[in-house]
Formats: sequence, C-alpha cells, structure tokens
Amino acid sequence: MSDSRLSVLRDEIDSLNQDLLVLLQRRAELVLEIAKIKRAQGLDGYDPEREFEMLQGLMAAVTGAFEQAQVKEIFRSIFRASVDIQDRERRRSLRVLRRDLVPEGGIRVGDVAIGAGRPVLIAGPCAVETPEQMEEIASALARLPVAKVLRAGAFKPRTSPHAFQGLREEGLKLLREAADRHGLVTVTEVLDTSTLDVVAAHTDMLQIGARNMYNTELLKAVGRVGKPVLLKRGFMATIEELLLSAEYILCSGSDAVVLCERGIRTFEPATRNTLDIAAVPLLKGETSLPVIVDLSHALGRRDIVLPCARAALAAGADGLMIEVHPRPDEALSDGFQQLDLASFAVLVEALGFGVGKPRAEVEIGRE
Ligand code: PRE
Ligand code: MN
Repeated sequence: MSDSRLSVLRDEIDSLNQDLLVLLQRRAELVLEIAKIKRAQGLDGYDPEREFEMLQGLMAAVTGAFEQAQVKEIFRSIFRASVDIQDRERRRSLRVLRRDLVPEGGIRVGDVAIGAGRPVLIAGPCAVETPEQMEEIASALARLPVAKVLRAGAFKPRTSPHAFQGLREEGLKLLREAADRHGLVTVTEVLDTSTLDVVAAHTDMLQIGARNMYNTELLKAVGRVGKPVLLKRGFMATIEELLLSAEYILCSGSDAVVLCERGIRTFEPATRNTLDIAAVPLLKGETSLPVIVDLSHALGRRDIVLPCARAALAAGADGLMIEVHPRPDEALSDGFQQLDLASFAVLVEALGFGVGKPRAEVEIGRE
C-alpha cells in the first residue's frame, strides 16, 4: 500500500473518529437528560434491562467486520461510561458537598461555634453515673478558657447486654442539670427513634454513634428534630459512606451536622481502633461541614491521647472529643481510656487550649 493511500485512509479514520465523538457526546447528553427524569422518579442510573434490550437490537443488526461479541463489548463500555456520568452528576447534586452549607460563624450549639476557626473541646465521661461525678466534671470543664461542650452517655450501646446500659432518662436529667449549673452546652447519644424525643428534650446536640451511622431511619428522624447533630463514623465505614449518612440528615431538614472521625477497625491490636487521621483533611476537602476527632474511642487508651490530639489539630480538625472521669478506675464503662481531671487539665494546657505556656513533654496517664 502506498504512503499516499495510507494517509488517505487515516484521514478518513480521523474524520470518522470526530463524527463518532460528536455522536458519543450527543448520546451522553441524552443519557444525562434521561438521568434527570429517572432521578425525579427515584430510579437508579443503572438499568440492566434497558441495556439488555439495546444489546438485543444491536446484535440483530450486526453486519460487517466487527463480530457480535466485539460489538457487545464496545457498547457495554459505552453503557458503563454512561452510568459513570450519571453517578458523577448525582454526586455533584449532593447537599453534603455544597461549599455554602455552614455559615461563617460555624455550627452553633448554644453559644459554642463549631467550625468557625477555633477548635472546640467536647469532653466528659463515657457515661453519666452519679450527680457528684457529673458535678466534678462539669465544674472542671467550665473553668477551661476554651469553647467546650459537655458530653456523657445516658443510653449506652454496649457490646455486651450484660454491661452497664446507662441511666437512661435519669442520666439525661443529671447531664442537663450539671451543664446548666455551669453554663455548659451538651451532647449525648441517641440510640433509636423511640427515645429520640426524650433525648432531644434534654440535650443541645444529638449524637449518632458509630453503630448507628447506617441507621437511615434514625438519621432521617434526627434531621427532622432541627438540633445540631454529631455524626460519628462507623468503624467499618468508608469516608464516602459517612458523607452519605450526613446527606440523609441534611436532606431531612437539618443543616447543622458535625462529622466525627473515631477510628476504624483494622488488624492492629495496640489501639482499640485505628485513628484515620487522613480522614480529617479528606473530609474537609469534600465538605464544608466541620470535622472533629474522638481520640478516646479511636485509641482506647489514655497514654497517647496528647500526641494524637496534636496530629488531629495539625490535620485540620475543628475540635476534639476526649473522655474524662474523676476516677477512671471506678468508671462503669470505658475506664481504661478516660483521663482523670488532673491529666485532662495538663493535656488541655499542653494543646495550647488553656492558659500558660504549652508544655512539650507531658506524660498523660502513664501508670
Ligand atoms: C443508558 C445508561 C445507563 C443504563 O444502565 C441504561 C441505559 C444508556 O447509556 O443508554 C441510558 C439510561 O440511563 C436509560 O435509558 O435509562
Ligand atoms: Mn465511651
């Protein structure tokens, strides 16, 4: 074949490529139009039946050098790419990815602003146990010169049904009373829709625990309450799944969601979970919602809370959650990971939260 014939043929191929490209892009526009209609009807982008029908039609029409199997393969990849662009459009329309979700002043929990530039401290015992315990913690927390939220569980989702399950409504009252005496705002976990009203009546912020991150009915119900929500990442959840759980809340009427990295389950036994520090900048890159780090549940030990807290803040966390108890050894749950009040005060100061110079080498809770 002469060089001039080759270049004529290639010119024709080039021209066909351009035509195919125009046709493919026209096809893609139609796919996106179809996608809009399907989304409005609550249908998935992927439609195997429709793909099957189209392939049947095409197979019946196959003539020429490409055999049926090859034509099938070519069109299958067009269908895959079409599903991909539908997914991309769907993702773009997610509320959780909007950059204007959170106002300048951050998410307000009473007078505390989360995500407004200054890191917030969420601290308190694993569980509400006694009025005295709550008083000791609330008064210590109130003295700290930092934006803070008092946390404590009243309904406890324990691994074993034989473990302490929390003081329930009585616990909610004790948390509220301790916070009110010291002008603090509160966050506590809501376990299910049946106790949502009573929990919401007693707390300023509702926490969805790691175990409930996939509980879509609960996510929708907390969204409807209208109070700020602290959404913890499930210990088997991807970052994408956490964002979609937040999307449930955002689509149910609440814009005030704070995300919480609390460690994921890996093969490493040295910590209770593996703190996924990378999740902090990754989440913050995707969403404008504030991101906090729960060090106590991620680590399950108190001796490395300080360096990991530093890492969380350096990674851009909008706040830290730390469990603290006046006598951790007597705690009814998670005693091994809670800091005592003295260690907690040292830690807060070392992080530069408190007054005085940050201390470089403090050993927290080393026995
Ligand atoms: C289309 C895209 C993905 C579906 O799996 C099936 C068909 C296509 O590319 O033709 C379009 C479409 O979404 C549809 O017809 O419902
Ligand atoms: Mn706990």
